[in-house]
Amino acid sequence: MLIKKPADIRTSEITSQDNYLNRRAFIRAGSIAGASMLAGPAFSAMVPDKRRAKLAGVSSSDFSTDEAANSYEDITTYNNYYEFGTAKDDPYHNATDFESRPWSVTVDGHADKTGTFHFEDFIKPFDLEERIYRMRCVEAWSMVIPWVGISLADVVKHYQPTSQAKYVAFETLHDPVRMSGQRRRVLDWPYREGLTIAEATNPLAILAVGVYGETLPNQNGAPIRLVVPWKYGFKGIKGIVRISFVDKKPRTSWNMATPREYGFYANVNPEVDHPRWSQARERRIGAGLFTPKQATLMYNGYGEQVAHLYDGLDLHKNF
Ligand SMILES: Nc1nc2c(c(=O)[nH]1)N[C@H]1C(S)=C(S)[C@@H](COP(=O)(O)O)O[C@H]1N2
Ligand SMILES: [Mo]
Repeated sequence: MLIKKPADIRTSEITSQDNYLNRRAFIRAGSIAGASMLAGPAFSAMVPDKRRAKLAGVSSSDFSTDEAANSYEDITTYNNYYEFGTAKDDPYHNATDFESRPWSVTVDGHADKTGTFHFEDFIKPFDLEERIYRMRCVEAWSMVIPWVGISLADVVKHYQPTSQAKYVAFETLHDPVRMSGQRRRVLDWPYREGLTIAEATNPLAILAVGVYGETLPNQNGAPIRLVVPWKYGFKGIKGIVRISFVDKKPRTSWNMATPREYGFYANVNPEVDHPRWSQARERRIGAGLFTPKQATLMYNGYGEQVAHLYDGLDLHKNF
């Protein structure tokens, strides 16, 4: 792998996909001057209103994995987004013309600050960070995805939930005209998800607004979606229009559909099998046909950061 020296790196290259892995390797090589130059000062989030537009002012994160990221093609052609169809390549084909602007996000429930915000205003107070995360789907496949996002903990703090807020609930846009998959009742629309307040304020949880240094593709949940890397992929709700601070455990789409198979917590756990298949191993998308499945890690490898959230909880009952 080619590693560039600081002088070789032009600003225009900083978020380019080709140099992505080189840049990460470079940052990890530990050049203090170089790393801080690339990370930059804390910029306020600015997300342009264009498809595949580069994001400016993205800093790097210590939480990123060193594993090789999946290709842009893997990440944008193999998706679950039932609003655009149930086959893995349906979102890639059916979400292309979806218009994700204008977009607004409503924050409501038990919080001192609430309201409905234009997407651009919603993310403005927060810093954009690149987080290269391992992602594990409940269907036993995985990818490594270089997200760009804002800290969910920062968002929660910003809206000042009251002591009555025990959970954060999320909802996807419900618009069967724009989301063709919603014309069929494969799920009880809108798609819903939820986290405990402790989970939502864990530093690993983010709201992603980009991938590979660019705005989020529609099939990955434009303009804003949840990313919780220690949980199965279905917790990562896409196309978010509502965030609610609630006192009771929110109903969540997959748990509503099949409660025996999908719980509220959905923590990645190789020791608790899905009723119909093992969760001990996973297939890394893009690894090639002859690469054996790899072992799934407890909390998807993020136990150091999140295991304490579940102290004393029976993970076989609370799956
Ligand atoms: N609104 C909505 N969000 C969703 C889904 C969905 O069908 N609808 N699928 C989930 C599932 S099962 C997975 S694995 C991830 C996939 O995210 P990705 O396509 O960006 O990899 O999105 C999650 N978020
Ligand atoms: Mo999934």
